[in-house]
Amino acid sequence: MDPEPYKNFINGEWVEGRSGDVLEDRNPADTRELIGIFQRSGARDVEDAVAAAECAYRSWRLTPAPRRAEILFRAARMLQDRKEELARDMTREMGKVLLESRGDVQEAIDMAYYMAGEGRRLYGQTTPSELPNKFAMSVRMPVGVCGLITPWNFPMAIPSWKILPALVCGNTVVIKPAEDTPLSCYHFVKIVSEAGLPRGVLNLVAGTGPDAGEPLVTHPAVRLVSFTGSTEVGRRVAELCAPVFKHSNLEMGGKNVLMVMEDADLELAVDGAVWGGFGTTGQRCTAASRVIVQKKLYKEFVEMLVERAEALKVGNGLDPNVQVGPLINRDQLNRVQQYVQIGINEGARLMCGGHAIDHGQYACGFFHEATVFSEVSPKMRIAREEIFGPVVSVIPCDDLESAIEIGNGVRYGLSAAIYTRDVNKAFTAMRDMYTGIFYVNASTIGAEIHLPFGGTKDTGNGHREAGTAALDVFSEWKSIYVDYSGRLQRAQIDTFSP
Ligand code: UN1
Repeated sequence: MDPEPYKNFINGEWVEGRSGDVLEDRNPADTRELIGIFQRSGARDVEDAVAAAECAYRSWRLTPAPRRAEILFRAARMLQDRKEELARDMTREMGKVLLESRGDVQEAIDMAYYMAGEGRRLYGQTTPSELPNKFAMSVRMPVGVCGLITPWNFPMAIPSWKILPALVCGNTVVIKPAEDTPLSCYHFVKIVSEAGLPRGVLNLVAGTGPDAGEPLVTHPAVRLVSFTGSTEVGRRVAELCAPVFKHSNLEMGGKNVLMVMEDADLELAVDGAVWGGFGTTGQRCTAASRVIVQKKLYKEFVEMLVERAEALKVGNGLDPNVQVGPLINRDQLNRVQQYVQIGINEGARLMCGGHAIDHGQYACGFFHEATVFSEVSPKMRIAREEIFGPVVSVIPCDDLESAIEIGNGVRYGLSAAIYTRDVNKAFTAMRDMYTGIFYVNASTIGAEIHLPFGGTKDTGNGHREAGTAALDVFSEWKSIYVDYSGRLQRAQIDTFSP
């Protein structure tokens, strides 16, 4: 018998979608397991949710930020108490190994504590005026109703990156989680609401991008859209927002590079490539899908990487021995297979992996071997396009300058890493890589929540998430001048003589 469907959360109540249509959330490691049934929401559900958020905004924006933050503190503790159970559900619906799901929940906990702390900061500036008896300051004000659209690869962390700064700044929210992983967002929204949010402040509508995401983006009362997902959909969001100058905060693709210099600690660099390339089955925006290795080390590096990749255990993420879970769905698996074929056709050398795994216990999941290509040239599509799967392309290079040139030679600019013991090389790369995130002697994945997260070029549109940078997305500056001179004072015109 099918379970009770999970409902949308609108104006503090759990409600069915208007159409009555539903979506299934299935386990990508074994699609026979139904995780839950969710509402397939449409424009009318979005309208209800936005109306609730608009109404709640009137008093939420006036609630003192430290009071708003107390709710986030409570939510952080509730998430912490339920971490294990939340992580297990995440692995069941998303596939990533349990260790990583715990990390995903932890990232949301970290964000909750951090943004709760911001409730007593939300710093603006006070600065002297150029005129006497005049006071100048800037304060952050909320934007209004925020429409949030989140992906399936970090099903709780990414909603937390958007929801929590939005709330602490005094905005109200409607979130549409990815249709592949609505349960983790459902849990998150439920916990944050139960921590004490007034009705209507946070609303959730489940559904697909076209049915629910697009009406949310185009709704006139939504003042800000924050989206994480593909560059193609991000472009569409930007186009829909542009005519009415709606704020859009876009986090999109990556083709991140790990550069290994000939003086690197080889073992450490291989560790970084394995973790960055195959962690989360390569399904991170920050995944190290390109590894550039200086020629002197190239052969040895590839041999070591291949040996480690071949030894990775692929399977159900709930099994503690498994290191690589399934892809999220059939389309992603097909995409990975297509790219493997593209790599072969382009003349790259397939060193290991390259196949879907679909026998025996794997038959009902979307598994794929950890795959390494060597002899990859920077012009090949596998070296330029985001694959979002367990495929690593190893590219030879002559020196640091050529590594940087190749590294920067893609349309994305999220994360990059260098392995070297030479401080001069490290600092040169740190300066010259045009990415939003850079690592020295650490892999391309593993950003911490109190620093800005995001990228350049086709990765983003100039904003950053997390850290205090998130406050810049979810608030607007208001500069305030208070003239207590009792007379007309003209800036830039009147001069002050003591
Ligand atoms: C993503 O892949 O979209 O830095 C987010 C990292 C994680 C977040 C990744 N903390 O890899």
